[in-house]
Amino acid sequence: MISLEKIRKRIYESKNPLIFFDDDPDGLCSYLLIKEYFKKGKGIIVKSSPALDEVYLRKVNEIKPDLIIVLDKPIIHQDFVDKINVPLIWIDHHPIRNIKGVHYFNPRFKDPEDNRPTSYWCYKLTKKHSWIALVGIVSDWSLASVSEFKENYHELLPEKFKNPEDVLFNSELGKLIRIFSFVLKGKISEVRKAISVIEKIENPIEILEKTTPKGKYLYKKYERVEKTYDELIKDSKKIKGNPLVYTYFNKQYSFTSDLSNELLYLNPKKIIIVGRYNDDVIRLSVRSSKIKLPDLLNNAMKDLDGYSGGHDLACGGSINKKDFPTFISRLKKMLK
Ligand SMILES: [Mn+2]
Repeated sequence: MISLEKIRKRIYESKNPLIFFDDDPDGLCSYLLIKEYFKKGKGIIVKSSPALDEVYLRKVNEIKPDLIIVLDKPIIHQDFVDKINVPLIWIDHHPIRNIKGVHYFNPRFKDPEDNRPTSYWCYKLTKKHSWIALVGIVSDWSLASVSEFKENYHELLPEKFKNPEDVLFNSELGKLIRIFSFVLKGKISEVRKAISVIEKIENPIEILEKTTPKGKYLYKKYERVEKTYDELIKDSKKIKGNPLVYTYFNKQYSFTSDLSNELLYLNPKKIIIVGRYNDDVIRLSVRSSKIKLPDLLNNAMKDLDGYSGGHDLACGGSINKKDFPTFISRLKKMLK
């Protein structure tokens, strides 16, 4: 595993780094921390797939970087790595993958249970712009280092909190995290615009209190997306049962992760399954506060046309529409 010191040195020495990052607040904040600290790098958001794959070689050929940095993506295809001829640094906290030819930083090499978010490690690298670190870390349901930031950002945090949910759903920081999440949704051209605006924000108050045109712009985009989200969450609150299963159709936005998180907060004792129809498949986000998900989901998907993967208590996946009822009825039996 490459050390943070070596990563720092390599980025210092690079003239033109290309940074690929995941399309959630942890990925975005990891990118922002590096970009703002080293004052260089071209950032590319990797949307809608957990993998960095050959499609993105086009960007490498176009930008011709001397270093590639990949942040918070759970998968990089070996073919991608084999076809580039510059060093690649991968900072991530998802389960370790066997991949050759990359400089890999992952806390799980030292401790398999350590999955502190990518933005936490990027903050260790830069030690600057702690509010951005705070957004990224808590967005991934972690409180790593949060007590360190308490003094500077007490107006963003609740007076008392024991777990990430207390912050996510009851504080200004929670709202800021939701803004970061929602401005990454929708058309790629709009998302790129929002990212370039976020890069110029200096203070979270600009967004939360709309004190600058940039802050206002982001807040407006957030409100547009929030409208759709509010309709869906209202609808989903009517659902009963365990597992709690909510499916929806929306062409514009994917909310499976945000909806499943909020439904888990409201129903901590249940397994939450949120699905979004996408042609013949349903894209899934599954959440649980105790029962470990990866094996449970794999068993329920056995011989069906689908896949799942992720963390113990938060998984993603996809399943063919026609197999969805079987998958759910198996889960119901398993949870009895
Ligand atoms: Mn992450």
